[in-house]
Amino acid sequence: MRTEVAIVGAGPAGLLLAHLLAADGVDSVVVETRSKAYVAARIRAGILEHSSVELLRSAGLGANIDAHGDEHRGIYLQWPGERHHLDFVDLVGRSVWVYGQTQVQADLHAAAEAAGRQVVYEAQDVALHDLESERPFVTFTDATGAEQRLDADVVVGCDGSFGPSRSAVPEAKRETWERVYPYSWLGILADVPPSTDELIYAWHPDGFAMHSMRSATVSRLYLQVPNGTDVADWSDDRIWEALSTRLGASQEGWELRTGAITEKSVLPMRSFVQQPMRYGRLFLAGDAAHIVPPTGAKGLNLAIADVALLAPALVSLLRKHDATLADAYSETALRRVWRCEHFSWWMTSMLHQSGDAFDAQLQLSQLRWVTSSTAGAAGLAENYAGLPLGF
Ligand code: RFL
Ligand code: PHB
Repeated sequence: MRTEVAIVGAGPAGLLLAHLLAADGVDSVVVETRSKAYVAARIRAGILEHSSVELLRSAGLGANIDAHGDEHRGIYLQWPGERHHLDFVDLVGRSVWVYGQTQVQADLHAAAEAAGRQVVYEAQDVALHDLESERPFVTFTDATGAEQRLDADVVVGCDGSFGPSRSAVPEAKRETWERVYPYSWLGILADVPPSTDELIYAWHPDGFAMHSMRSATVSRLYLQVPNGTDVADWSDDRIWEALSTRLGASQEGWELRTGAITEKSVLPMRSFVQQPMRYGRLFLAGDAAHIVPPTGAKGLNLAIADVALLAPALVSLLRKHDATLADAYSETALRRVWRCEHFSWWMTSMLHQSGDAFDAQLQLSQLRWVTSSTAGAAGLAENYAGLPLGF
């Protein structure tokens, strides 16, 4: 097989890149190791930044966001006895949207199918070759067991945190940074209308809790739990009780509605960056290059921002033989990556129980400041609602 851009991974980064390239007439083939059904069912992010929504709209992918998404002006931050609303629109003039990653993924699938774009699912032993040459290629075994070779002008690694692209960069040519947090999230999806109009991020002595949502009838909630927690130890009753306590049930008459839990999982929290995001004819985008803990709602948005930058760079490289944008890609993308790394670490550190009683007092002081000072609140709002693309 031959194409212009070989894309490894059919997550949001890979499928959106294929979509943006096609809009400028650049061909690509996406190679994905999982099945189509598996990729479609993965439950992950829930919040789109202002600039992600603008980009998806300008790419012709906004219709379902406008029809089914829910625009939020801000979030609630709380600790026992106090709940404060931060209004991002008042503070920085930008909102966010509740629109699940599964929905983004479904929109991208539908667009790929409508356009007849090639996505190869269930590819095994995916390997990247000759990345320093002008003729890189990707090999894999397809679902029928046949060996395949995909030749391309450029390879883009959109294969998330466990794919082969990141480590295809020789060790001597890459630098990495990592922070593993001493806690995880237990996440649930429940068939129950949200008990709040906008997301609640709660500091609590028992551990962090968050109330998010997917629709008027589906809630998404999270609890801080120790690393290594087994979901089997958390019955539905235990989960609802902990959520109610940490989210402040009975505080000023507020109660948490409970309902049938349809999904339960434990996710570890990690920060990670690999740079540069380019090696020869290999470019990295999304989780393949960087991971953030979910507290800042940045992972999906960063993946979108990366490909928004990469698509025009590849079009210029392949159509006009102008490498200026491609050469600048890594450095430009990393400015936003590190901003989001810092914000995600900061939100995580401010809200989770870790450390001693002194740390807890520092967290509470920080929370009081961001909820009472306009300058403090605007800093959080600017980062959460997202800096403009190109920052
Ligand atoms: P993905 O979505 O992981 O897609 C990578 C794809 O590559 C495939 N792959 C391979 N393909 C071919 N060959 C191989 N050898 C391969 N190995 C892997 C994988 O099967 C997969 O299909 O990465 P991408 O596209 O970079 O997108 C990144 C986002 O998925 C991720 O950052 C977010 O989900 C993070 N995240 C959140 N981000 C937000 O912006 N807002 C949120 O509210 C938010 N909440 C979350 C999250 C992530 C979570 N989890 C489970 C990690 C909440 C959760 C619970
Ligand atoms: C979610 O809805 O899954 C979600 C929302 C905000 C976050 C993390 C996850 O910070």
